[in-house]
Amino acid sequence: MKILLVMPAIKPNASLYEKLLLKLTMWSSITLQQLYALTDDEHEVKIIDENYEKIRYDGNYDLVAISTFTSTAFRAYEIADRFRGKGIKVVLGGYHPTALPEEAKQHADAVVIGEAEGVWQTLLEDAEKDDLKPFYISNPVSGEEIISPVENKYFSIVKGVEATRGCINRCNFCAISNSLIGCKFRKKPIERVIKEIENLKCKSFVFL
Ligand code: B12
Repeated sequence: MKILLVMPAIKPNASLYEKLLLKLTMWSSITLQQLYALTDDEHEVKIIDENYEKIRYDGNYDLVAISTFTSTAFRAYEIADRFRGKGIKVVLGGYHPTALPEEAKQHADAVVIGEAEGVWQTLLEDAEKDDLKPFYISNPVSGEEIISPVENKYFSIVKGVEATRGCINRCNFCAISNSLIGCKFRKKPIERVIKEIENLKCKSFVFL
């Protein structure tokens, strides 16, 4: 399949100055790179992070997968509606669809609740058979099962590295640690994390 992975812009109508400022100050997300790494080689994958480049709607994709947190949800839904208007199947995932799957479903053919690991391969097989289920629920995988993301092609001064996932606390006010994404604290194998840091093509990084 031809798959497009999209990160919606944080500020879609930003001025040139704001765009430049964002690019210079933003530390990179690794979400789409993680999804890419989870995708079998048989598929053709393209990443578009709208914070860095414009989305082209004319590619003949079989599937468009969009990641969104709450502040980008409206933009994510606009992008999803536009691709679906062209008859392309759309999947939504991330913090916001995990919190409000029914809302997200109004703009997608399938919604992933929780992390991609554990359901992504099944979802792709279903998409190939034109048999997408409305919801895919994923329980947190172990730290060992969190593989390394592919390299981020976009320039950023500070790159993100994931060494742990989830939170050790379960504060009752926290929407994330009470969701299927953040509810379980896991550590990636330390050798894998060191290798990822060594492979970064920049001088500073932040632990996500
Ligand atoms: C990097 C990061 C950023 C970066 C880049 C974000 C980007 N999208 O490019 C920057 C610095 C720009 C940023 C900004 C903000 N951020 Co931020 N950020 C993060 C951070 C630390 C890491 C994200 C990441 O890369 N994780 C690693 C990847 C692998 O995990 P993941 O994204 O969760 O993806 C997994 C699953 O969620 C799922 N998944 C995600 N998307 C999809 C899509 C599909 C199709 C599928 C199948 C699965 C799937 O599968 C993935 C693999 O398991 C998270 C906290 C965290 N540790 O996750 C906060 C977080 C995402 N940010 C958050 C917030 C609130 C913000 C801001 C709104 C803060 C603010 N008030 O300004 C701003 C946004 C700007 C704005 N003003 O609107 C919240 C979002 C909460 C929510 N309900 O939406 C988080 C969760 C932090 C928190 N605990 O509150 N952020």
